[in-house]
Amino acid sequence: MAQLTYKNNKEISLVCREIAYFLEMEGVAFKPRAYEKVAEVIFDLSEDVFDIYLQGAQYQNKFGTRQPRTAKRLSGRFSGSRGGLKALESIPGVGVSIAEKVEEFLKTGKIKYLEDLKKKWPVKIEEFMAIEGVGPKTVRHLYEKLGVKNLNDLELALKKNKISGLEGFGEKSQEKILKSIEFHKKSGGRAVLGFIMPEIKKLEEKLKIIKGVERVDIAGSARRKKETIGDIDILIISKNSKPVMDFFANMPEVEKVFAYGETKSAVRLKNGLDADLRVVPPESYGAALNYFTGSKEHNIALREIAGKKGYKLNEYGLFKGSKMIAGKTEEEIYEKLGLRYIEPEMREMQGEIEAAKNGKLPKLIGYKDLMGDLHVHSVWSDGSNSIEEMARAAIERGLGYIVISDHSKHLGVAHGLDEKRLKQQWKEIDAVNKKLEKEGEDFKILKGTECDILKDGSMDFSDEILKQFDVVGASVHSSFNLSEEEQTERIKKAMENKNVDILCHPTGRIINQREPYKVSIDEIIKVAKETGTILEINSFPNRLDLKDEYIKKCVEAEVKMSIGSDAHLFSHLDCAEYGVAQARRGWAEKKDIINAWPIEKMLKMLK
Ligand code: DGT
Ligand code: CA
Ligand code: CA
Ligand code: ZN
Repeated sequence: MAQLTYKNNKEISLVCREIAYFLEMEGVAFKPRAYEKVAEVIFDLSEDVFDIYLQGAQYQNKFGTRQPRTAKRLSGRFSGSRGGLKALESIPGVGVSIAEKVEEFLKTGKIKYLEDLKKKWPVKIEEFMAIEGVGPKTVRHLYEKLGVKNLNDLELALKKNKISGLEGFGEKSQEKILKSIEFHKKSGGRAVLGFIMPEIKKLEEKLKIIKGVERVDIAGSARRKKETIGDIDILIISKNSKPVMDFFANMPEVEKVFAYGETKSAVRLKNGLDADLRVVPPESYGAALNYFTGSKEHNIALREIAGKKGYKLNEYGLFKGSKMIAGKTEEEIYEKLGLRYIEPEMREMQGEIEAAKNGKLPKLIGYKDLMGDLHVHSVWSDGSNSIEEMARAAIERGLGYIVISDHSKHLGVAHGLDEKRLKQQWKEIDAVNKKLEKEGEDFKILKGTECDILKDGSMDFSDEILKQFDVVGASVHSSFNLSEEEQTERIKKAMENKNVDILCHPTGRIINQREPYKVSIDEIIKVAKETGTILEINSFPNRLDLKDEYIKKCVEAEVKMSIGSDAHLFSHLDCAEYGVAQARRGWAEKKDIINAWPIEKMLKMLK
């Protein structure tokens, strides 16, 4: 057989959907639905279409029947047809014409029929597919009447009010389309993990209580705790998948069902995010969890290791010949591959495989390891709770200390403190500390500041004031547009100040909103090392600043970090979880994070 390019089912499904989309634009009868149907079937297929073409595995989508069939196929005793076009035609809905196109796709990586359609209709349908309320017919209409080719064009036309004249576009639908476009532009369709997590957890709880459901896990990038996620991947153990799928597809949160199958469904939620659900039998659960956690690159590496050992690893298990040798848990899969267990946050192909092989994996900081919070605001600047309320909320969460780090006077918008109010605030901190001590709480409120770094690198408070704080944080909140050299110099100067303990949110980015300011992170890390300045991992979900990659650099350079929640409300203290997640993604251990230490040791680490 000729050389083939591997294409996974998702990719094959997508080209079928694209053909369906163009044909529908052209107003062709029946055919679009046929391609659409095939796209759905292939998406839901348990076998790789690639394998079917190559070896002739037959389509079968019965729950729980895959593992033995896969095994048979592997051992060469599979008695089905011998692959090729005929095997493709055994897939429901696939006739000879679609089979030929799939074959062409596997052989050449392209389909001429689709390429011709793309030439004829030079519109970016992949952009439009993601937008609610804009279907193929509309796209054609917009293209022919207004020359709209992509989302940018459409947005411009909407804003210039060009669409109003066209039939079928009410004010409400225009507004909806615009909102949908804005979300996609801002985020590339990706949601900030910490903002969407509460919804994911609710969903998880709902699914857990369905009858027959034994276990629910959130997999994919959400399990790896990536800062943003493209969609939600949910994995369920249940012996009876149908009621689970029915429940899932009919939840009120669902806007649209893309694919509905017995073991695999995909929906668009009303919040704009997509969710994939897979129901898996218990014996394959670890393998499925491992596969759907990713990352894709990590999976590929694992599969290669399996291959070298003469095994085969897929989402159903680890196989030696026809025998499944692991699959129930992730741990046993890693073990059989000769690797230590790798935490999900590390599965990004950043050297974790090598480290797991050599027993050199770090012992990551745990989600319960923080003993204090070094970045907390109160009503004294722009927070919503009093010092006492923040302290009590911290106690409830098991912390032993917090730093009240309200803004300094330069930050007028945040009601920053001047020297006079600062003295009053310290009195209040002393009073609350005394009160808590009397109640027998083993808890300490430390006096801190999030002091502005001014444009020239000097601090918003004099050294005389700064040295009276227990903990001094320094932040850039203005002049974001300096050149890299100027910005780096400015921050260096602040770090060289003997009273500055922590550089807060070192790069200033706001995920999906604001790029980081231009700054040399390597230089910052070098100066942090020289001056003994702590670099913050700000935990607010759309900051996560330092980010994972930079945290790893700090760990390697032995620069210490702190995890701050940046809470402006008592419940924000829980955001520290995302800071820990980010620290874990950067391979940080307890020794790297100063507020994972007892208060005395932490304070000694400061300048
Ligand atoms: P996302 O959704 O863009 O934030 O990122 P992920 O990692 O959640 O990716 P997603 O949802 O496309 O797929 C979930 C996991 O499924 C992914 O992490 C690994 C696995 N996976 C998906 N497609 C492939 C593939 O083509 N090959 C391999 N080896 N694994 C895949
Ligand atoms: Ca995902
Ligand atoms: Ca997914
Ligand atoms: Zn700040």
